[in-house]
Amino acid sequence: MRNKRRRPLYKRTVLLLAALLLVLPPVACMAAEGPEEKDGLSGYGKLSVQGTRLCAEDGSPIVLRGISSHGLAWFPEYISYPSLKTLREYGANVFRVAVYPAQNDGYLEEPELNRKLLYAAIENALAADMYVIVDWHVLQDKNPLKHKDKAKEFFKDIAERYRQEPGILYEICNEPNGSTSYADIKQYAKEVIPVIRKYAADAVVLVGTPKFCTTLEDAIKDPLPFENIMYTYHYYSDVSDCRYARSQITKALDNGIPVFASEWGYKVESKTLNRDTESLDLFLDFLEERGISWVNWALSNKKESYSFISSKSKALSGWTEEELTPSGKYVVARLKERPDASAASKAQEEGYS
Ligand code: IDC
Repeated sequence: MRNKRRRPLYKRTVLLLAALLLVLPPVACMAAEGPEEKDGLSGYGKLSVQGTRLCAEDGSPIVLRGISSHGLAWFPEYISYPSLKTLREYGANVFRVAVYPAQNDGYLEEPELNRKLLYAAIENALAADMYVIVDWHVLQDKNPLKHKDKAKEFFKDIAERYRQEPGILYEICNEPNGSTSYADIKQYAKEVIPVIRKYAADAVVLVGTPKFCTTLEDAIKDPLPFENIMYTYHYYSDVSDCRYARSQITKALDNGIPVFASEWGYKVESKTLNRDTESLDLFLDFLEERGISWVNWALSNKKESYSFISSKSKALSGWTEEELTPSGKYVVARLKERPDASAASKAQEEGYS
């Protein structure tokens, strides 16, 4: 028998601590991020729509807040894991991926490129513990019926691939416009939603509304016959009317129509900046009071007011305050506030609007 010599106590303690550090998760690091950790995909789990509220897997009402990509194929450099992790650290728990079908380098022209970029964006957002909105970004094509068959092909592919993934929401048409009627949107939704639901049986689906997502009247009168759907409303500080927006949304909620603000934008090059900013403040406060989820437009450094990152910055993650635009700073401040979703549901129960 070999003669075992015991190591001195201090050496045994050091070795034990070293071994523990190797096997234990980095507790200190996770704790440093605080209780907000819970508001990500891993904390909320599978979502559903109950009444007018988006709810976590345990049935509690929640709010998603985040940022949209710019055109996916135009600014793919911002869909990396470090970029999206930075958004998560600012407090975002959702990332919207805008896939333009009909514009340059869009899905119709470059299906493979868009598909691959989309998969990458989805994987990176999920890895950063965020929900992902897959957005079929109708805009210049005006009427979603125009490329309905391509939309069905697109959504089938994503829903089939991610059928088990609780982190994905499907936005079937950004901003129907021009002469697109609610009947057109309804016809489109009735064809596209079943394609998604065949695979992702009860995934949350967001449906665009007429006139660039500013009209909820038709949905109030004639809601779509599907569970787990929400209707989108868009707000831009330079062109939207806050009072009108609030009254549209209030009316929708009062009639049991769930709303998701899947785009809002802040334009600072405006002659009426003070008034626009005040209205935007009011609008966002209103969304928080009513527990409505929101997404800001957009994550890029394009030289335009709505951009999150300054055009002077070439950084792809970890942006400092100076590297953000005024819009970017405003978004981060809003994300950091993170009002408690349960406070909003309480206000709603009490009939506050
Ligand atoms: C804008 C982009 C701009 C791009 C244009 C392409 O910011 O760089 O050239 O699209 O069509 C929306 C749309 C969104 C727009 C945005 C700002 O959903 O695609 O992005 N906007 O104009 N609705 C209202 C404003």
